[in-house]
Amino acid sequence: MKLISAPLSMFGAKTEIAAIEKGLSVEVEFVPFSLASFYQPKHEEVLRINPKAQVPVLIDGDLEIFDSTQIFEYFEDVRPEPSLWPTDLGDRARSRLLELKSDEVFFPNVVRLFPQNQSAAERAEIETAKGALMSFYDEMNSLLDKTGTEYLAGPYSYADIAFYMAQFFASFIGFPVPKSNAHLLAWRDRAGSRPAVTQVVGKMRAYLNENGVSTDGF
Ligand SMILES: N[C@@H](CCC(=O)N[C@@H](CS)C(=O)NCC(=O)O)C(=O)O
Repeated sequence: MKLISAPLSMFGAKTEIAAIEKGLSVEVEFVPFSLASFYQPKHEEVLRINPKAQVPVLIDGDLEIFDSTQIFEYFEDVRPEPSLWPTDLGDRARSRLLELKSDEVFFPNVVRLFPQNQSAAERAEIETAKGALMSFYDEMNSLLDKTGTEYLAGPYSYADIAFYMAQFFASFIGFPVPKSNAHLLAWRDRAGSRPAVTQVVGKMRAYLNENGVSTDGF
């Protein structure tokens, strides 16, 4: 299998972590990317396969798919064990929803807070986006407090992979999990110390450090 990703793609990192957790042999190819020009020029295979022109893209023989959550589902089908969706049906549904919320509710506010994305109109909404991030952290903290589980939906799952990467990027732009969210901070340490997570996030830290960005605080 070939995974087309990028050195700072949080969606690509989700899929890299999942592949390692599952012991899948995946060759990772990075598209052209720089902190100055981002995803330009676009990679030919990404343009051909994904009408949204985004990474990650996965190629397995004649199968070509895109979107990190679709790639999770494919990994789960080709390598069911270890399962990264909980076996309990309620936990499984919660895990799927949390994975979606991380990508589509939490992360869009992180993107709104990227300095280079802020048009005048968006700047006016900064406080709203910050408030939304903090509320989401509070919600995840309360969830862990209430359930007493080590991970967001019971056992370690795709929901943890997605939210670990999303909060990593929030930290990178200056909005880490606040100290008041002790349960969530303990979760962050637990998820962050998994070898698959350490390996993939370690590569991102190295990329940032090589490009003059310190990752000491997160
Ligand atoms: N929903 C997609 C989002 C993918 C996405 O936003 N990819 C970003 C990199 S993290 C990208 O390729 N951005 C380049 C662009 O939009 O031009 C997924 O889960 O894979």
